Amino acid sequence: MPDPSADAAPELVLYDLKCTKDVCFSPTVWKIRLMLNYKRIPYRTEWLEFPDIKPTLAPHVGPLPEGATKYTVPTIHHVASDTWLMDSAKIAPWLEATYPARPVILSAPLSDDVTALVRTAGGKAQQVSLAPREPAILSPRAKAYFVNMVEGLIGHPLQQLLAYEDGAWAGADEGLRRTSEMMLRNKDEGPWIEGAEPSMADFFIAGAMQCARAIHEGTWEREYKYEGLKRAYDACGLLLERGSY
Ligand SMILES: N[C@@H](CCC(=O)N[C@@H](CS)C(=O)NCC(=O)O)C(=O)O
Repeated sequence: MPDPSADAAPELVLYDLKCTKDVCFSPTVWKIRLMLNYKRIPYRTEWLEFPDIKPTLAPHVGPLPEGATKYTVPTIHHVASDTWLMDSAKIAPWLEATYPARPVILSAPLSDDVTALVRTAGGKAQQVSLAPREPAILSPRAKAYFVNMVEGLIGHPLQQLLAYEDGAWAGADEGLRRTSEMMLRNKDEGPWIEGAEPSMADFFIAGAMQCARAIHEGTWEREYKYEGLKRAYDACGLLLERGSY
């Protein structure tokens, strides 16, 4: 279902990570993409392979800010003002301030707690499942970059992670149950974690789940069985359909 506004002079360019499936598979990019889709902001996508992120973005974004270790997507370019923003933590408030219609809650006590808890409870299990499978959807040069980077961090071959997969999900279960229950607290007020309006926590969780689905459906299934996670994913519904352009 191509969106004509994606081709007509868009206001924004979203820099996203390229894979061989030509869909968004980065949780942080999905978070921003869902915000753009929810707010109906016209944009087009520029796809970058891992090794092309730095050379493409550095001339526009400038030197890395204090504390940042690398150039990353999502990055956005607002064409009219020639504004470049890298990092979802900077992009989201800028989008909210620039496009206040169809508001998105950036921060609220419940959403912030849910985000922190889901990261702590499920983040490791998701990585154990997805990191060894991600190379299968990367081009040879992106695969070499990614495997080298992750194996440098974990200190052993990526595929060995799969041996820990079931244990990681068993260990995540209690925390994910608790997160799921918290996410249902406002269920009588509307489909989102905060009730009637979406927050970045809804987009973060649904985006992470869509990323899992792009890489490995079985991992998404492990997540979708938790009622709260399922609700956040289903609340995003049609917004998740725009992931490839
Ligand atoms: N703090 C960043 C993190 C984004 C991030 O880690 N992006 C990954 C893709 S999921 C990336 O661009 N990695 C580039 C690399 O590893 O060289 C944000 O929230 O925007």
